[in-house]
Amino acid sequence: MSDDRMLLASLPTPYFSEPLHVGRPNLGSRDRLIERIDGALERLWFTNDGPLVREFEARVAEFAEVRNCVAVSNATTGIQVAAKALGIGPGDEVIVPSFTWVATAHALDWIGAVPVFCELDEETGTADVAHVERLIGPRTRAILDVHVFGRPARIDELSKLAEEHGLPLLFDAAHAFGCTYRSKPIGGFGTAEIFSFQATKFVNSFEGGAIVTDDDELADRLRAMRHQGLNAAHEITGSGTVARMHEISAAMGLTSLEAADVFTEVNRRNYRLYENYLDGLPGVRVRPQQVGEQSNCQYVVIEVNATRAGLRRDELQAVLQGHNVLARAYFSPGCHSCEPYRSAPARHTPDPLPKVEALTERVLSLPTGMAVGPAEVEGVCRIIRAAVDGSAVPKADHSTGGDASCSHRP
Ligand code: T4K
Repeated sequence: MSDDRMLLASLPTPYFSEPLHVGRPNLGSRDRLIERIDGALERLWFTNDGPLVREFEARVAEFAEVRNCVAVSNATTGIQVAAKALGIGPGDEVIVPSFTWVATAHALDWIGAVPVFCELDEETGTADVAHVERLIGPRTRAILDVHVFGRPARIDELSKLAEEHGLPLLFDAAHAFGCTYRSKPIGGFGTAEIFSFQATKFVNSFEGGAIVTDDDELADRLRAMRHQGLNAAHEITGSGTVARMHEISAAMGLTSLEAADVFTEVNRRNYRLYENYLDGLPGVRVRPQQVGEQSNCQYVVIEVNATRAGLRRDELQAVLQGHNVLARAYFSPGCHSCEPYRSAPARHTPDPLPKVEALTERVLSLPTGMAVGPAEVEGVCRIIRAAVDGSAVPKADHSTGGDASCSHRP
């Protein structure tokens, strides 16, 4: 047996007695949450623009420095409502990255629109702007990019392109609440941005999302459309769906938001520990945050270069799983390789996407968040190092200070 396999064999099996998750929800003050839920029960106001939803919207708008926040039941529906409010419907093409969670594409497909997949920019993992430009055609009605893992898209270039072609520009900001671009919070870019507050997200409302925009008229339409087409005066202004956030979700959202700084500090510490412990390991790199910007650090994603590491991402994932570490291959496969898009390449994937293919083979998200402490990060890295080259984890600084690029804005 080789030395590295011996080291792996010498780890206790499983290393962790309980599963270690990537998406364990962050919980703020339980007392505040219960107090808020109790208030809603007292008021007997459970949904339809209740006071907690309004307060949550105000806090999110303030946090993201945007004029309007329209809370919704989840980001997937948020993308649909935003697209519909911009007049996007059956047969309309929307250019989207393939390297994203499939919800981005499905949200469009579900309203009859046609996601057309673009190549990724290797540095950011977001849309390759030159390819987006090549894909713009007579049926293109919008561009929808994603701030993948909280790294901002190429916002300036995309905004210029969208303006030149008279196209609305949406951002799926499901990962990017609390992140910045050119020191400005994500939320105020493009025509509108959509946050997710699903349970696994940095700030959560059990299930939930929000569409944020500086366009007041669009915000009015969004509010009506999420509420069966009814406006503030209870007049039916047009077609709509039910995409409302309810009071219990808002109670959690507010409580979670109050603790966002703490969550960020913990994510930042974990991110730095992973970087330290995996430093110099051949064929494994932690995907970097955007230098000079602030990030919520809610995803710690490694890339596994099979040739250099001596094992494939899937093999490493299986080793981790054997030790109760439930690492996730976000995002693999790319959307263009998922149904229903895979079966209609001419419609959805006019060009080959070799960079997406390559990255989706390499990425692996590791556990972080409030449920993950320094000992857990060290343990995960011991398993990874043992699996790759049998080396021990280096000593690391357990402090929460340091790297400004991964910090929460003041
Ligand atoms: N756009 C992008 C770019 C997205 O990443 C997402 C969602 C969306 C749009 C859509 O947002 P929403 O419409 O949901 O608001 C998870 C999340 O469920 C999903 O929301 C997220 N992206 C995606 C990246 O990750 P799964 O299927 O991997 O989740 P699941 O349920 O398997 O949970 C992941 C881990 O978290 C598991 O190990 C269990 C743990 N977990 C999960 C939940 C829900 C818990 O410990 N407690 C929990 O309550 O998709």
